[in-house]
Amino acid sequence: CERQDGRPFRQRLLVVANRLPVSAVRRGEDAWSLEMSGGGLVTALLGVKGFEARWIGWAGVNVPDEIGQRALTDALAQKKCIPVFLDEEIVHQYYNGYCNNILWPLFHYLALPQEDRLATTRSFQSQFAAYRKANQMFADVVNKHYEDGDVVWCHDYHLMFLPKCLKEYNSNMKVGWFLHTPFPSSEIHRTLPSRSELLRSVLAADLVGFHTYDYARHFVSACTRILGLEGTPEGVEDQGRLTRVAAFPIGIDAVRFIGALDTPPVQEHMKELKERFAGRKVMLGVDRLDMIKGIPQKILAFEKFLEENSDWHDKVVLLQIAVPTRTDVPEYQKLTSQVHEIVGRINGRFGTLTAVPIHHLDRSLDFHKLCALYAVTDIALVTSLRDGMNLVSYEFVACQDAKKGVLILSEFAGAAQSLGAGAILVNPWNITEVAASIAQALNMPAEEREKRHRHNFAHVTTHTAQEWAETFVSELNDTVVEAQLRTRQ
Ligand code: ADQ
Repeated sequence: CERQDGRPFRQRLLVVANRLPVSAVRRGEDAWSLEMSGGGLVTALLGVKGFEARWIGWAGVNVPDEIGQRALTDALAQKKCIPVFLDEEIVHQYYNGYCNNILWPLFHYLALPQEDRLATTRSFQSQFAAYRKANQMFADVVNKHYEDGDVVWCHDYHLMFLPKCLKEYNSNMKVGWFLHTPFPSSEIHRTLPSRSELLRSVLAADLVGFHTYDYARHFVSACTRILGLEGTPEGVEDQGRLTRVAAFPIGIDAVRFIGALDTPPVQEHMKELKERFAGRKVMLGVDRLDMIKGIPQKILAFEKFLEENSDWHDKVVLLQIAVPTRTDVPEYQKLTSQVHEIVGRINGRFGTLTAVPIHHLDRSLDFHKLCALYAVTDIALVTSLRDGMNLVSYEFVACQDAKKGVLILSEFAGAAQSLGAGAILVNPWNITEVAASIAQALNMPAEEREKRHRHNFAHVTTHTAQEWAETFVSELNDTVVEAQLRTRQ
């Protein structure tokens, strides 16, 4: 196709997420440097190619002055990013408050401690007002940059109000919304004071997507039970208008991981790691340091394993790499101290003068080091208490085609539905069960490891981030065309 001006037509994709894939650091009045930011959403979306994409979001920094805003906008434009400027108060109430203190724990079935619950109840209205205001600010920026024919893809629980704001601007905008976390049972969602407003706003989108069929089902149940709407096999219907609801399981850019394994820097890191841990089996955990990842539970299960298997002392090591996130939030600071305390206790208990059983790092690793670690690992331990999908399990599998290590995977991660047949599935709350699964993995015959790995490797290399994005966008285009045909009939 061609545009009227003769330029080739390629549908533009406006990706709208709370955070841009880069974080801005101020270097002067009008000078900025940009650093890549991490997390599953960014990893997945950066693995998507072939779209004429623009990314709209917050750069993670308060920029009160116009000179700074203009300079940052110019710097970001080179990365095809468009900033939304949020002031400190909005960030505090919308991001730290409503998103991270209310929606994040609720969507992961985590109860708040009693005193936090009361404080949250008191501050709920102001935080919800800030959430709406922030979403409106995102909508203003999208609307300013929107061109006819663009597809607008909104991401995650931070932007549940966005579809409604966008459709109020332009009811013809093609709007999709995808949730990266679980959507909880409707009984959990019901407890939110703003339950109906959020559902109605998401339903303004043309297409609503989740990682798994279960999350989609929970969402449809919430709409039928809380709003009294009709659930159909295609989605949710409200007065003749259908919002399509479906599962779009995310994936990774598997080729990027597999291709990196033969490169000199990865080979060099692998050699160092093999020498460092020679004679010991390597177990690995890679997580953001977050309540949902079940890091204390994982470490306690490893302790239980050591208690029950003295013949494995000195023959196995757990490397736990945890990137700190939300470091200004007291609950996360508490988690960090708790993990340090447990690791120290276990190392004191089972360590020797020459070796400790747990190596815990509070930091992010660069891509090559991460690939090398995945490749030399014998057993990956993913013990999320809840997780939308969990891409670490995918990345591990992608890097294991030579070694065929074992994946121990929480049944509460979305990935359990795709990698369940190849992994050992566990309930992370049951440390006895996880300890037994470590023993099972360590003793697993090579033939069984090979068979399990084959299953998972085939999945990870075919269900990629690229396929996920292409399927979502083409389904969104089809959904809009079908809706237009229905209204014409
Ligand atoms: P996250 O909660 O961030 O993502 P996950 O899917 O595991 O979780 O992705 C984490 C990403 O960060 C991975 O690409 C991993 O390599 C990277 N990472 C983690 N720890 C690291 C470390 N120490 N050093 C370097 N890199 C590290 C959210 C949801 C998930 C969902 C994704 C995508 O919570 O459930 O799978 O979005 O939708």
